[in-house]
Amino acid sequence: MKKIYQEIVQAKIDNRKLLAILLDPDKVDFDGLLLLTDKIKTSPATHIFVGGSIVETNKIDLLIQFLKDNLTIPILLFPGNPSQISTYADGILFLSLLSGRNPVFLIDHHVKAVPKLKNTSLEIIPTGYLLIESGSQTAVERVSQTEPLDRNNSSYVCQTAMAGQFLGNKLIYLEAGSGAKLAIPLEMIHEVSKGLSIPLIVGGGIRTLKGIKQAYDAGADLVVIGTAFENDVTFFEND
Ligand code: 1GP
Repeated sequence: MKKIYQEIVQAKIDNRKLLAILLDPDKVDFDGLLLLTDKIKTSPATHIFVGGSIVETNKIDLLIQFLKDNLTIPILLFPGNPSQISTYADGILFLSLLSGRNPVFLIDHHVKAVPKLKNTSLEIIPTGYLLIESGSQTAVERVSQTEPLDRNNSSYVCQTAMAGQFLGNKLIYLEAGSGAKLAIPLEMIHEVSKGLSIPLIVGGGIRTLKGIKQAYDAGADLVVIGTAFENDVTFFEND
């Protein structure tokens, strides 16, 4: 088993909760990168995710090189499409959008990514990605042209997540969408985590430290924070 994934599994076994800070290269202030990495170093982050539904900048490589030079935690790509693959990262969440029925996000992007991926040493982590309805349309929904799953139907979401595990995915990611009005319901996290034996990632719309703790207590193994840290780099210093 590869190192980054092995460590995520070990953390689950030890009940050590993990935290990823999501950096969208289009929103990062490149002049403020030193402050950003200083704040990340003093935060509880265990992983960095880099990506977004649409990334227009051509500076992903630069950003990741800077992060690699200044941080020791793993940098994982979280790509909206194959153009966001950088060979400088440590690994990639190889996402299948299992909540939707758009073949582009189920297999087409993956085939197109292979020529890049086969020449890298990126750790490839197959990840079942489930978009859950969160009160208004999100970028993932718009870009993927798929419907999110019903936030009131935890049993169907759990069924979908378990299908993702049976298909061989190594992680399941419950996504409310970046900046979502409503985060993933806690009882849904609970039901899905009970159904899975692989680690569960939860993200989207979590804006408080209490929200992070509640997601952990409900069964999330790794929580993703994007917007809250993007808007306030002292987010983790608040109490
Ligand atoms: C989005 O789950 C992540 O893919 C993070 O969402 O920006 O709302 O924290 P936020």
